[in-house]
Amino acid sequence: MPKIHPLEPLSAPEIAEAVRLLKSNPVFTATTRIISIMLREPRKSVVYGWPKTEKIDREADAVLFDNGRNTAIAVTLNLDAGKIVEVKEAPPGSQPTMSIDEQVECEQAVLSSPEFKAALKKHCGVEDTSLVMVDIWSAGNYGSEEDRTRRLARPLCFLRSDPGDNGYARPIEGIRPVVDLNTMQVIRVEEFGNWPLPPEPGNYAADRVTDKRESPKPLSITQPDGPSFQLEGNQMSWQGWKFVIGFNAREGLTLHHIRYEDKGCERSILYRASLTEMVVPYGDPRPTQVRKNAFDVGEYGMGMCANSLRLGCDCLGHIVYRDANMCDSRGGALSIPNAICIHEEDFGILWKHTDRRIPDKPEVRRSRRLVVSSISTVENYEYGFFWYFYQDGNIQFEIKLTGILSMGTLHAGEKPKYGALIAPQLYAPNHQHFFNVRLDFDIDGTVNTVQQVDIESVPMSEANDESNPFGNAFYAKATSLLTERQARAQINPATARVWKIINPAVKNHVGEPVGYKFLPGDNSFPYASPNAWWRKRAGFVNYHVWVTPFDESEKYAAGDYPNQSGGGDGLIRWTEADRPVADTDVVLWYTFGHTHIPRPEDYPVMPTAYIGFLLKPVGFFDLNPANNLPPSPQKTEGSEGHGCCGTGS
Ligand SMILES: [Cu+2]
Repeated sequence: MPKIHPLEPLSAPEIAEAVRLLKSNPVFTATTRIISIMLREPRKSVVYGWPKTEKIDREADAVLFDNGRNTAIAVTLNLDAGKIVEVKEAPPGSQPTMSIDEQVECEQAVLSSPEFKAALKKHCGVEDTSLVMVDIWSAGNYGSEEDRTRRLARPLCFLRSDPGDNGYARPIEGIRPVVDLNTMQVIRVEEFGNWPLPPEPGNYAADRVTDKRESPKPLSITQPDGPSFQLEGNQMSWQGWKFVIGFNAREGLTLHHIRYEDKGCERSILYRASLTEMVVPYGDPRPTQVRKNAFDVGEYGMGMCANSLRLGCDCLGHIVYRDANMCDSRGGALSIPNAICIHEEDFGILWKHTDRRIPDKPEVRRSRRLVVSSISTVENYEYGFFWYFYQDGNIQFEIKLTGILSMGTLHAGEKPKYGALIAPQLYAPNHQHFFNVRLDFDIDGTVNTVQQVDIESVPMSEANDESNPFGNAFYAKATSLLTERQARAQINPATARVWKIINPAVKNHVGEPVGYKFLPGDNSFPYASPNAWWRKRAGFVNYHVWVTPFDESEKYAAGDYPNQSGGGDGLIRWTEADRPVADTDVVLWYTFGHTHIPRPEDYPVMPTAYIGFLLKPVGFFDLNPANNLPPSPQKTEGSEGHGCCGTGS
């Protein structure tokens, strides 16, 4: 049996043991829920000592919530020693992630509320609640006493026409129940205007779509000799890459201890990569829509919302899966089979050149990429998280946005200013999706520096000036980031701005520090006022790039408890200290936003939209690391041909 890597996620038996320890402690009462149990990662220096280290205890971090006292409690456990190490109450008002159980119980609470039933009858003329969908939506914080003192949800409701119908096409616009999740009671039903349900159905399920097109012919991906990766436990090894695949209830998929084997040496690149938070603010001030903003990591738990993936549907090729092991809020085992998909893809051409003097010998290499992915459903929306590793040293992260728009109802003839008409009397408010990723770089060691690189033109000066006589000059200006406040920055297409993470002490074969380049992809600026309630809680959207010195307790961009928070926590607070960030263990945080002005083609289900970023080696290797890639066999029509896509192998 291979040694378990110290950063592998907790197994189902380890989570069961943690539950047993928690329940045997007086802190756990009849009104306590378990919000999450995840690996407490050993200290970095300990991990870097592995596998020579004698023994590393398996530890866990648990977050509990006592509904009776409206109090969150953080508990540290040592599973090997079978004991609780620390019990710490969170500051008053801290609201951890809403659990899966609360989603289900909240729906039941609304459906059985006499006040809700009365409103339903008044607005929709319906008494039967069996076709009503109640989606738990976080309540946010708008400065009221109840926002600070109760655990709240403010669900959105929809009415299906039959059990297989897409209920999101029929929003119940005029009714907003407010639920106290501590007592699991509807505390009031807020009523607004009375809108009729949109007249047309909007279905996408295969058995409901009647005018299906002809299927394209089969496309088979076969790997007769199996995949080219080795996976032992959660330790991946592929084409020089080595890393560990993690998963937890809050962040979902995480990657750890990413290395590349170069000339017989395992060289470190990234110690930990994770989605730390995301927020979806809606831009419609109508009273029924104005409070919509969801922090899908800190309020819902991206891991808890993960899908069980299916071969041939979610992933194609030779797939290896890993399950996600968690527990429900009462401590029962909650395992999502096949939550993580691992496979290889052909990705077109990695590189090519034809020398016209030897035209019968073009050199081409196919690009093979390794994909590690998971997909989460947060009520109406789907987010796919895809990490790609390439043979040229690139690492790419891509989020795939799909699922169903969050919509509202209009009166006939009404045209929405803050959204788009999608179907008769059905509209989708404008909104944005802001993600934040934490990248703990360790380029050839922990002591790194981040540089902001801007392209500068050289002004064409006086005649006879030798420095730029033809006005063609431009150069890359690298500014080393010395402190946290200096490092806060926005993307800048005007200067083709990128960031470089270098190890100043390790020089490459041309005498420059080794490094990796961070290339932002599509991005947006927030359009809500800086004084908007949600923005106070999501300070991480104020800048696209942040750099902090490594602190293992700083993991989440909006703080540990963004649910119903008063704001000001996380990156915005930590970086006010303006700590030094040069020549130290640095963490780069990236905020990237997708501005979604909906269109009819996003309905009834949204074709995938993509957003992400790329990491590229820059002077990390001596030359193109894929220069040594052998050519693949050439094929002729219908059969394996002779020769190969290069001068021979
Ligand atoms: Cu969207």
